[in-house]
Amino acid sequence: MKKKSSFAAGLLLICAGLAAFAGAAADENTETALSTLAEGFLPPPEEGKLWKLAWSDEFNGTKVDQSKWDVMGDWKRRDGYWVKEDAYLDGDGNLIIRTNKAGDRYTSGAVRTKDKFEHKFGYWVCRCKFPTEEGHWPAFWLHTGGVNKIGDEGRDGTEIDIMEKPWREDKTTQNLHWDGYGKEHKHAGKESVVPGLSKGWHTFGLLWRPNEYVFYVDGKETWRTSDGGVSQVPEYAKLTEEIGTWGGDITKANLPDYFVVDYVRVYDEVPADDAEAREKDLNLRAADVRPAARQLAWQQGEFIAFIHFGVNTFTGREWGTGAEDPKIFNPDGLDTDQWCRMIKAAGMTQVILTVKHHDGFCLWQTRYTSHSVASSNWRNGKGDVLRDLAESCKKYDVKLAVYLSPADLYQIENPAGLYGNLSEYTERVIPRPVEGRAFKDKRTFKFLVDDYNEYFLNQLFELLTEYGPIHEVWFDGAHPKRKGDQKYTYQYWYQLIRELAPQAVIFGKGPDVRWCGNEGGGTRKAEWSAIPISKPLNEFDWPDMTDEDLGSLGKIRENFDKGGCLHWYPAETNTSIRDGWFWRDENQHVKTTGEILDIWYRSVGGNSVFLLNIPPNRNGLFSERDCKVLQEVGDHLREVFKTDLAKGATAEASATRAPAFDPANTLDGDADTCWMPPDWTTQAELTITLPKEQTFNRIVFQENIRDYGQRIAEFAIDAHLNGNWKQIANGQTVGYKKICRTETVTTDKLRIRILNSRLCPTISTFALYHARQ
Ligand code: FUL
Repeated sequence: MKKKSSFAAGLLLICAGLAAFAGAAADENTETALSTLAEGFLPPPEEGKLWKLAWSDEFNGTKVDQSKWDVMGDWKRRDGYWVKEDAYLDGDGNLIIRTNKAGDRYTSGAVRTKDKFEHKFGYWVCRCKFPTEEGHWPAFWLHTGGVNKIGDEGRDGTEIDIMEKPWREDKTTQNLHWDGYGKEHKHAGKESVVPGLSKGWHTFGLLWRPNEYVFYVDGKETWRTSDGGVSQVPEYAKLTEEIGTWGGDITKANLPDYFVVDYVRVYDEVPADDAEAREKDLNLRAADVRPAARQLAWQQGEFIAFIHFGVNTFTGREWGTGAEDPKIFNPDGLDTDQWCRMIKAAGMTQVILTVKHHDGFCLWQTRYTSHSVASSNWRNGKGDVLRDLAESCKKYDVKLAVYLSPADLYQIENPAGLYGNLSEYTERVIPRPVEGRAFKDKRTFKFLVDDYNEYFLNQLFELLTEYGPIHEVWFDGAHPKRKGDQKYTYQYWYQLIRELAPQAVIFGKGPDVRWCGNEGGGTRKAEWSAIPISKPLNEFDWPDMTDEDLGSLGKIRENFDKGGCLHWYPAETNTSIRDGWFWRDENQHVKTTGEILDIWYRSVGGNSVFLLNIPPNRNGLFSERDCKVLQEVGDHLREVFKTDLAKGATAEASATRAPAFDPANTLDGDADTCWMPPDWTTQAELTITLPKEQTFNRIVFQENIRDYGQRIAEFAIDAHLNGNWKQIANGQTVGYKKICRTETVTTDKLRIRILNSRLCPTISTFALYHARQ
């Protein structure tokens, strides 16, 4: 199990009972479009059975566990030597198998579970990252002395190579060998090309049943065979590096080179009425879902601004009609620097502009409709609100994002409108060239779409290529009106976004960020980010999720039983500072600083991102009353979170799995390191001792969701007061961040009691603050 060095790749999706996965795995830097990464993949168990973990090593700690592995060496092996010092743990949750040159010898590591774990049948899987140099090759394989027996084919023992990669290209081979290695030797094998295989993390699995072997790469079946009659005897696992010409010329290799292994897990199929196995299986799968890099970056943004601006600002309507005259749009004093200054003053990190609301009026110089700023008198039709905002964002270091309404009343109502015009679906090139308006970005894409979807994709292309990096694309589910049974080719929209803005999360009607379910700033007591979805990612249509309970184990179980999936789908809490999304007049109610802060604490401090709408007025400015609240909110946050009163504290835990997961990691200011007790510890305590008494009323702590997902389901916090423990806070989920607002207490000792966790909990940060009002 990795700790720090690896980022959970791609979008993690775990499905029950799904035979095949679409999409490819991705490495930590390049996430493929909608990759349904099968990291937590288990093949569908037989009818009436489920998978139970029989054996595993997550490689946590600092030393290879000798009760599990025999570290091999010193042995001559092919053109090199297996030596003990080339197989070790990196302390970050990985086994390293190094290839090296020591003196005049080429050396490498090798480990096996011989005499320690020998097992037949089940699902064997390893997650690893490949070396990069030639002359040697990594392998994950099973072995037994029975391989040398001749007479009963491979039934009395087969060498089963689940992964060998002698090539630098994205290619692997899986092989079977039986009847010894002499003249009776028999062999069967399969080579597979897997795009992206040489970079990042990948899983290699074997489903071994009495009558068949099925091999998997990243959860996708690569080979199914019963050659050799299928081994019927227990075998041990091996992880090795070998030096030889099959891998190329070792003298050309830049050494040392590393084969990095995150885990090896072996599962058995057990009867589905094995209640303990059932419970563990459910917990393991629920806790193994993790955010993609873009989702984590978005979550870390915490507090973001929404800007509703457009023709509605000038009509006083919440939903326009599409019949507005563009000339009404005239924000004389537009100053996006002022917006960004106030966004910064409030402590926000990103801004999402409604570049097109349901009325269809576009705030940028689009090539694809005249219903835009180009037809207004504002700056003689030369203005571009998004351009101004993009420049201000750069200046003030604010991330830029867009809201692009799928609903479009202008395209519905005007006679030449494209929405629901019953046009044919044909192959179209995106972007469609427009005379005199060439694109700097020369990429083009082909999609099978109708007129409105082409229009939408063309506009996405403009937005995602001409204004700098876009960090979120907001797809509203609301529809004032429909026409002509217009469908949206969402999968193509997502594909284009992934290509042009891989860093952008897709909100709402999309796979990355979930609407919290209300517009009033309401938050849940238990906000889970691993959310059951009824279908695989590519087929799911992202309905609004408004229930109080979305992610409990009960919901997950129910959904798995119906063949559903589990997906990292964190919540964004959106509301408006004003009564209404658009600026209307100065009688409009503006929420108080206290109200905004209350939502901030519940959302940011409740495993959600807070998206606060501030609508500019007809001058193109945030009004004074709004600015005052924003300033006060930011002042409060800066003041309260300036000084961590837990600085210099020490931490102790009821149990710790290994030195790399020391309780002190909760206080080291590094959110990537954490404390973690041993596997399946679902209750544990973390005690914090401060260097001296401190007075505080805010307790902040975080789980390491990046590496381990969301696990804590119930906790309580006690302060040590007058010689006794007194409970001062309790709650359910933690996830990215929990902030407990407590009575003001003075103490030098606290403890977090984890009362229930899906798997062993993690805590990556712990901090204390004092809010004076
Ligand atoms: C809703 C829209 O209909 C509102 O006008 C607003 O944009 C809000 C954020 O989302 O669905």
